[in-house]
Amino acid sequence: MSVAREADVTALFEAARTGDRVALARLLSLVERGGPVARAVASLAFASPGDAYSIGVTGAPGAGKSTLTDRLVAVARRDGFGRGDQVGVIAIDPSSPFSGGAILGDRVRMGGHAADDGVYIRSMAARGQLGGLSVAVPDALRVLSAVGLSVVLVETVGVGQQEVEVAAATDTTVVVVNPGWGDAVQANKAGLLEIADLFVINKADRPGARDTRRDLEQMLDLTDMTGPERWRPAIVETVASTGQGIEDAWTAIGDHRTYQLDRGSLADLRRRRAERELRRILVARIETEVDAIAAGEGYRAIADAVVTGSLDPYAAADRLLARLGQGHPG
Ligand SMILES: Nc1nc2c(ncn2[C@@H]2O[C@H](COP(=O)(O)OP(=O)(O)OP(=O)(O)O)[C@@H](O)[C@H]2O)c(=O)[nH]1
Ligand SMILES: [Mg+2]
Repeated sequence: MSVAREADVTALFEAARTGDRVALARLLSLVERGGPVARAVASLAFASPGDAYSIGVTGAPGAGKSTLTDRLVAVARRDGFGRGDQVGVIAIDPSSPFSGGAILGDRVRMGGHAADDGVYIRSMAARGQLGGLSVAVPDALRVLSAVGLSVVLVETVGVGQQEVEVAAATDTTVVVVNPGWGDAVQANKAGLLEIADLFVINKADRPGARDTRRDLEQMLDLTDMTGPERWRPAIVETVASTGQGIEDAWTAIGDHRTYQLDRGSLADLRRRRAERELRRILVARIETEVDAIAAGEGYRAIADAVVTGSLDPYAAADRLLARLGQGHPG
């Protein structure tokens, strides 16, 4: 990266810290795009970490995540852990790299805050740069924290491994389910039970909320509670479309936060997360190197030797791995 670009990034940070939302948007676009400039942004954000508390909101498509998030933003703005906080929202669209539709949809649903300077809403595409979401979202979170936001909500649809991972990479993870037969079971199958710090049964205006609560309680009873964090997730019922139960949901989030702060487990969680992040970055980089090796000289001959049976794949891999680190990608 040129010196000029580095100066640009520093200037963007300074502007974003004074509340310049256009500068903040540019920083996040750079993060999303990946590459050397994204790394410069990430490293500046890392140098001044800020103090944002992050909340993941995940669940099946249409569960009411955006509506709930919108309501939580309003409470966070008013009560934000007692600080009258600036609040950020990152909404992840798992389907499209350009996410035009989703952005519009979420803008409409979260439109109530359009005039509020203390709220920053941003959509991010799920696909794109190397390492994808699981690399881009932590960087984006750090940027929002570094420029002074103190609560950041991350909405992801809990459909794939990566989305679930991203939701779990927050300080408190809220899993949204709906009333009705089997919804809790589906959430369990998607791996959402494991990551939940709080269950919200949204659309509690519909029949079946009590059954869903019972299902969740039963599944929690079967969960091993002997891990390092023996927090039993609370279950809260909401009607996000009217605002009913939102205060309870916010209180439950605050309870989980307090629990972690009191036990020092928030620091542990963040340390473990940092280490996982390092691993993900390592894996992503090595994958790039492997791609380069596969595109490079001599690969074809070795691969053909495996195909024709004159070389076993382990020996072939040994030979190819010897080339690791010889190029210098990304
Ligand atoms: N009856 C009822 N409808 C609700 C409630 N909360 C949200 N909805 C409606 O459910 C639909 C989906 O809400 P969203 O907030 O967009 O759900 P989402 O989980 O963000 O959806 P995706 O991001 O597309 O996965 C909308 O039509 C909402 O108005 C609720 O508590 N009760
Ligand atoms: Mg949504």
